[in-house]
Amino acid sequence: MKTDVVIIGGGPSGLLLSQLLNKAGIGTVVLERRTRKYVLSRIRAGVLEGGTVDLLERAGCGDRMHREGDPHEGCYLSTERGMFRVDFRDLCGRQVMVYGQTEATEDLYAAQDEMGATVIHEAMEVMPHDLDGDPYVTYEKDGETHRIDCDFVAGCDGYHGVSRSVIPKGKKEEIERVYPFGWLGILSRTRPAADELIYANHPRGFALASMRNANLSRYYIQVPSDDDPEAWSDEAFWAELKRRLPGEVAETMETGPSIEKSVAPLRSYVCTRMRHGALFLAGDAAHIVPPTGAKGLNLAMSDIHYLSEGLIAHYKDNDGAGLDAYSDRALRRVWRAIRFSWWMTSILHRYPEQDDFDQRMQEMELENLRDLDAARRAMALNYVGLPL
Ligand code: FAS
Ligand code: PHB
Repeated sequence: MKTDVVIIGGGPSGLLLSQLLNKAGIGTVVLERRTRKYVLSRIRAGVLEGGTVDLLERAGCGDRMHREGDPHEGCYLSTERGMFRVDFRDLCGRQVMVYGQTEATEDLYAAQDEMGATVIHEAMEVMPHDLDGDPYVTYEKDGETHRIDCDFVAGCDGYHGVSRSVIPKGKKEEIERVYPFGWLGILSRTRPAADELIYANHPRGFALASMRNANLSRYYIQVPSDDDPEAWSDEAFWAELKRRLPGEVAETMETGPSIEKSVAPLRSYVCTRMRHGALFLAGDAAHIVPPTGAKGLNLAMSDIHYLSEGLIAHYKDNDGAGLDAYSDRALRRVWRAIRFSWWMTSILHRYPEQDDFDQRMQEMELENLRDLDAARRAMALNYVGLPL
């Protein structure tokens, strides 16, 4: 088989790239290790930046998002002194869209079906070869080894994928911060606790009240990163969540059975080289952020914006400048998002080694946000997404 670009990974990064390239007349083959059903069973991000909304519209995946998604013009921060709102619309004239990553991925799959795109599921042992010469990718399926010759390979295979590992250790720097806690998240068919997201700083630990729609709520509480989700009964989760949310919210919130329960460890990770010959890394294959700033999925989407622009310029105008600049351009935005996610994580979580001074500084960061428009504006500009 021969194509222009082989895309490893059929998650949001890989599918968006395939869709944008196909719309520009560029051939792709997507190789996904899992079944489509498995990919669409994963519950992950919930907040889309305006830039991500624009990208999905450009990809022809805006209709259901605008029908079923929920624009949010602000969010709440909660401390022991009570809850206050950060008004994105008032502070920076923009908003976010609450629409689950699972839904956006489903829309991308539907658009790729309509495009007649080649998405191969259960492609095992995927491996890129000869990235400095005549690139090709091999994979196993139905007991046979297959080969696809191509011009470029996009590594959209997430943090545990194969792509990053083919970049020689001496050619890349990996910068990481592992946070000393994780998030225990549940999904429940209940009315959301509030009309907008609530990020809560509490002496017992962080909590987040989010949602997917009017009848589907998503909640998280900070737990030790090695906590076992099965050790938490639904009752224990709801009781702990209510302790950490503002009283007026906890008193009236609806609880119910969890339909998904998982623990996600929090880390920041960056591979400082997102290109190696004909291979380009995008999304979680290149970087990971703690979900506190709702940046993970949005960063994956901005990578694809830059990468698709570079590939289209290469094929349409024989112009390689976008591809040459891709890694530096994407990483500038990645590091800004990592800083914001680190800052949001640092002001909202309880750190095991936190001393009284740390505690006071955290409280003053939150008081700054409560009292100063300028502090809230800086948060709002980062939360809704810096310009692409
Ligand atoms: P993905 O990991 O989504 O997709 C990679 C795909 O590649 C997968 O389908 C995988 O099966 C496939 N693959 C892997 N190895 C392969 C191989 N060798 N061959 C072929 N295919 C291979 N972000 C937020 O903004 N907010 C959140 O609340 C949030 N919660 C998260 C919770 C969890 C548990 C996780 C893991 C992530 C969360 N994220 C969140 C981040 C998440 O949304 C990612 O940023 C997003 O999935 C990135 O998309 P991709 O880069 O496409 O990677
Ligand atoms: C979610 O709804 O899953 C979500 C929202 C905002 C975050 C993290 C997760 O910062």
